Amino acid sequence: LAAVVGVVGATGAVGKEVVGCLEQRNFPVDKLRIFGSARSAGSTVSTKFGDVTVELFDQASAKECDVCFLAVSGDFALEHAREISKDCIVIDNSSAFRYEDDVPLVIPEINGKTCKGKKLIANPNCTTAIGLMGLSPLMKKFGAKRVLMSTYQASSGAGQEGMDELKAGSIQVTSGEREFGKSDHKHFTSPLPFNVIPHIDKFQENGYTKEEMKVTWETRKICEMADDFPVSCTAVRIPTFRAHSETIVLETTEKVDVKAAQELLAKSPGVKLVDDIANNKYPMPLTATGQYDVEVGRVRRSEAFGDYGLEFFVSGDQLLRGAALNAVLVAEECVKNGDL
Ligand code: 2RA
Repeated sequence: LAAVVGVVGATGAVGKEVVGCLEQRNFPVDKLRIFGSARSAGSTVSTKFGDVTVELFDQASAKECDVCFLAVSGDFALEHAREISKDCIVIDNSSAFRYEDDVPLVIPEINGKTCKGKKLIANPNCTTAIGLMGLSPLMKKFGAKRVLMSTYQASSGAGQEGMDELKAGSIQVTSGEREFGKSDHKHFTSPLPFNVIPHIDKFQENGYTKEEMKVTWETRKICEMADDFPVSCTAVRIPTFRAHSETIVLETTEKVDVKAAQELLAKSPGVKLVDDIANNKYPMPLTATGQYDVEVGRVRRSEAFGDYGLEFFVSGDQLLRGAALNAVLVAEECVKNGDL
């Protein structure tokens, strides 16, 4: 097989990583086509598959691909994804279709089988994708009664602009150009340098943000839990660049065994167990950045739930496992199952 692969939004932070993952993973690309807005159309992107001239997006051209990655807004996906998916497999990174019954929401290592025969496939939100790499194996082994999560999310969640704002703002305050805490901010609700902001995406009627509710809704769907399975999250933006971290508390139905949990995580695909507290080894954004595997560590019996609870910490690259890598793994799943 060699496929015609389309990437829509390849000049954004996620789109660039999609091209990078296709290159590094030797995805069987016959021809790479990159689609963009009028602003980027005509520019050239150098790739392992040759120099690619960015084409102005239109549905008919996207439909000529065998598989098309959408690294664009939910509104764009809503307008175009279903139509393109009549002729081509579409892997959408936005939240537009994640909760539609006929659209699988896929983390290949967990529910890759749900891709089979589907033309429109949704990529989960980064926070869910990173957290479930550690959580899902433990839920399967020890059973799950409830899940509590707190996040520490990098600026990359707001795209390249978010990372640029953090960098520029840090320089403004450390150079003395601006008073501490007074750096420019547009992509975050407050200055991010030397701050944490407990607000990502829009507030909902229940007082949670949409980012937090995505964790609830997506965990239930991907892990095939009941519609009222208790999962809650507090999502917090912190001044790091591109890896999200999460504290996860799992109340189990079975008695836990920390050693068995660690052994299971060590052999779970897509996970790197980093849990050597005697040597100060634990998951961190700096070590998780640029890595395919999600780091999981600080695994311990919960003081809150006793023998029926585990607490742990994860760090994963937001642009890779949280977006581009997951999407390319979905495409690989389509190759494996014969759909591509
Ligand atoms: C964020 N979850 O971190 C978003 C990005 N998908 O803002």
